[in-house]
Amino acid sequence: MTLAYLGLGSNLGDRRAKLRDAVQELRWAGTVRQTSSLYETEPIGFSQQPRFLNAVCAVETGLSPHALLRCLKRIERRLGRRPARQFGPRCIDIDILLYGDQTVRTRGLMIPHSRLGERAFVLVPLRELIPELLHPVPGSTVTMLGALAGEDAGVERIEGPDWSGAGVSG
Ligand code: PH2
Ligand code: MG
Ligand code: MG
Repeated sequence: MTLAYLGLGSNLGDRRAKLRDAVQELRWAGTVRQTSSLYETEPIGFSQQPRFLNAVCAVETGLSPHALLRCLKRIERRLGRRPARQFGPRCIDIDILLYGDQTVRTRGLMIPHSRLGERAFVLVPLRELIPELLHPVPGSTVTMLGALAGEDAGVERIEGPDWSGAGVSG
């Protein structure tokens, strides 16, 4: 079993309901051990789109990294995600941020997530769960990286960890 950290995002439709549905569906991937607070965040990459809701959760999984990725893609499709522009609006996005302490570098899958160290909307919720984590690549803790990415870089905590309904909390 491996503890994987997943980033959840939504900026279309009933965003909070989609994130809750995603947490439910994650039972196909394993056991949700922790969820972060819920954050409303300014869109990064392509700014002409609605604000996101973002959160991070920890899942204990028996799936390999690539099997986990396939499982998450299937969950996104089940929740209504259709192919669209990169960085554009989406009703649900589930990304693998970390998979134990493993590094994966393939064309289709990069772990740690390739933009993990730059994104306040990932770092701020992630550091709630693992403040002392040392990012394997830049060699800084997620708390340090979160501060670098900017405390108020458009990331607003709107609800505590109970939002997820998973019966666990950060
Ligand atoms: N996801 C993206 C692109 N930009 N911006 C925010 N605030 N939150 C996201 O989850 C997000 C984004 C591509 O996955
Ligand atoms: Mg993403
Ligand atoms: Mg994605």
